[in-house]
Amino acid sequence: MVNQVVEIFWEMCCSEAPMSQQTQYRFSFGPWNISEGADPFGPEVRAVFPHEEKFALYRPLGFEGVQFHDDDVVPDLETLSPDQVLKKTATVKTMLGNQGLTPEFVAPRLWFPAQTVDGAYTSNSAADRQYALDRTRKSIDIARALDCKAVVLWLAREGSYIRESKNARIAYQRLLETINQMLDYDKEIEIWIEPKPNEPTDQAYVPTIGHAVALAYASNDPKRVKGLIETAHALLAGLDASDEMAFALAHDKLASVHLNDQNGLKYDQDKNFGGANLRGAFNQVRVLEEAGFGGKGEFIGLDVKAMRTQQGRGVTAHLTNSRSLFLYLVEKVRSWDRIAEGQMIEARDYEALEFAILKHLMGLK
Ligand code: GLO
Ligand code: MG
Repeated sequence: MVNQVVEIFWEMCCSEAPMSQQTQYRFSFGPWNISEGADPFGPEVRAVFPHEEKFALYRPLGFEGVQFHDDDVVPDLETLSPDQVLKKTATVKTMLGNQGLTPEFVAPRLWFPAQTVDGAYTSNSAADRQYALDRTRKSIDIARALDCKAVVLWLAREGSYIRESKNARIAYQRLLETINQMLDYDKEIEIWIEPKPNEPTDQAYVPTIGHAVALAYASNDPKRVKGLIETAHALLAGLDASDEMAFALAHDKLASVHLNDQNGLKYDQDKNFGGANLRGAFNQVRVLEEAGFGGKGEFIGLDVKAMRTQQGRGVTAHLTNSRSLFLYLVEKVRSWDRIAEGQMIEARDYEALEFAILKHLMGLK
């Protein structure tokens, strides 16, 4: 009887998962992840490391996807003509080709310009909202010129410091309107929303993947609106990152991830993947692996920051260590005893299940 139930459980939960096809994971990060170490309370701890030198590091480090802000591709893009923007983009495209790199996405950097101090698409100023839309269209042009299929919206400053300063209902309508304008501007580009509940604003609109997925379904072309989930952002919202990923996967709306870690509810830490909660990291890998994420070319993105104490030039250990940890955890997921798991679930013996997971993670029998 127990075996029969285990078999049924296996059929239901695991047989569809492409465990045997063994996804070959591809990894990505953005040039901002090799940083100077700036924070608001002290000097930069590492020397500037030019983008061109960063791109040369990707392949040797085991990464083939590059995530861009629009001005990572075209610095000073505000001062350039559309032709100059396209010319510069073409040189970056050639460089990527030469290095064997794929551009994963381009994100409009809508948090440094003066016009976006109080929000971009949700600013109270019509002129500033127009600036944000124009800049977003430029980002789409850059993405298309790179042969890149997606634009990421990290809605950094869309929110409020005091509730009374904005009309939140109108703000959500404006966000939807912007998404529709983007879908209309380019008939192929995908929009990947990266939710975050706070920082730099106090209360952000679109704090979770649930909000992002709702916007996707409400948009004029739901298939082209998806999400990018960052571990730390889910944790800052008080949610479990693997459940957030599972929610998006259940709606076929997980386009990419920003794996990292976060030690409790404080500023956005971007710690190494698994550095604060190894079991949480295991569960994220388990959810991704069981859903076959990566099988359609999706990247495993790492949004990790080197520790402030780390010296050197071109510090990259945080990236390679996070990548290695992901791959070790893939092995842990693949070697996890599913039959025993099924039996413990069938017997509702979750005490045994938890202890078995902990021993498995520690390499104990
Ligand atoms: C900050 C975000 C940021 C974005 C990046 C891409 O909290 O995680 O790093 O991921 O700008 O849009
Ligand atoms: Mg991120």
